[in-house]
Amino acid sequence: MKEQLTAKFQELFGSTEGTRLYFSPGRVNLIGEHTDYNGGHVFPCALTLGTYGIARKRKDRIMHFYSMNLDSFGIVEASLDDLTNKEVYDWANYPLGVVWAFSKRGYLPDTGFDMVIWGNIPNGSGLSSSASLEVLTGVILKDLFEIDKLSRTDLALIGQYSENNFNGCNCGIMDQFTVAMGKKDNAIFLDTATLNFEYAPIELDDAKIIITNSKVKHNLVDSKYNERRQECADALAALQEELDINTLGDLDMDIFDKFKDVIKDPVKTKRAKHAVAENQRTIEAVKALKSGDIIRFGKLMNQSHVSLRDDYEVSCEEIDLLVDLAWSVPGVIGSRITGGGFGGCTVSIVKNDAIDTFMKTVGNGYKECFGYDADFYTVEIGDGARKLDN
Ligand code: GAF
Repeated sequence: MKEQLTAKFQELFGSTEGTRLYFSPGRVNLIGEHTDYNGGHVFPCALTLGTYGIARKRKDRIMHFYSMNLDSFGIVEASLDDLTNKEVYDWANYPLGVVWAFSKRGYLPDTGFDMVIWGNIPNGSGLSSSASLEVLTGVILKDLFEIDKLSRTDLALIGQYSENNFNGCNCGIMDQFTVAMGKKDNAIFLDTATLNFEYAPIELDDAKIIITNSKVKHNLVDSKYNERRQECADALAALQEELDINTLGDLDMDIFDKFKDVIKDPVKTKRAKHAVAENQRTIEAVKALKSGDIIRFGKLMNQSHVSLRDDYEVSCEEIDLLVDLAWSVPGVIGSRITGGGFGGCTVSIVKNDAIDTFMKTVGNGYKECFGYDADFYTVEIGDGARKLDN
């Protein structure tokens, strides 16, 4: 990809002298969904799919953004003197939002820059194409403008801040953190209340992790994502009348069951129940994995799906069918919706000798019902965002 990016940069900006290359992954979450803005645990990993970028500083205050995935937009031009979200910028509001977030931290770049990107994360699939682009931009700015003080965690927080405050999705920290901190062949067990984390090796000798893309595009800004977040905040506020807690992640199911009636609203009670139960499941799942009990891990993935479908209500009929079909295949250890929901992908752990049957059963059943193909990706867990050798 480096060659194509470099050739495009040359074509657009006349030379490639002084350019640098970068890569930032997407992510898949194995378990721990909608827990990250509830002070709970998550267990995602970075992918080898991601976003590539080539960039170079300019001498003036202009920024140029170009996406090789969206050639029809042409070059998007913005100025360091007007860091505002504009509809015409479209996708470029993501990198621009990161420049804005850098400026809020006191790191407004002293010159503009040219940046060309290309990515292979299917768009709107729940595999964090936006976090990938945000952290990519952060890595580029840190490197081009030699902002050594910013750590990888800072880049994740800056990405989240820009998404929350510049692009209107009130997301948690999971995606940007995973993209910034990913480690080859490891998932990240992250406590989102403290940002303490540990890497957990994913060593599945006789199984693979497979992502299935429903191709139902989700857009978290327009979806009910922010509404779910508010429902959890309301439930927490009600519980705080009785309990000395900071987040729903501070609760276990026994305490939740004892106090849940103070929430009053049955819908908000269901949302909070999911957040509490999912956090407990995630902790248990990582324990199971560490002790080599992948079967238990898979069962917890399945329970996670049921909870996201029935209590959190972020699934849809396409995703439910993918999961139901997966569950019907012997050799599927676990399968669930992954990411924000309202479309997107499922993640399944499938025994090697069942992969063919899995793809046929899920693929054919899905096409029969909805008239188009689902896509399958075998997960390779990769490293976090970084500069590449030119
Ligand atoms: C999206 C958000 F960006 C994450 O912060 C997280 O809440 C996830 O949905 C659900 O677990 O990817």
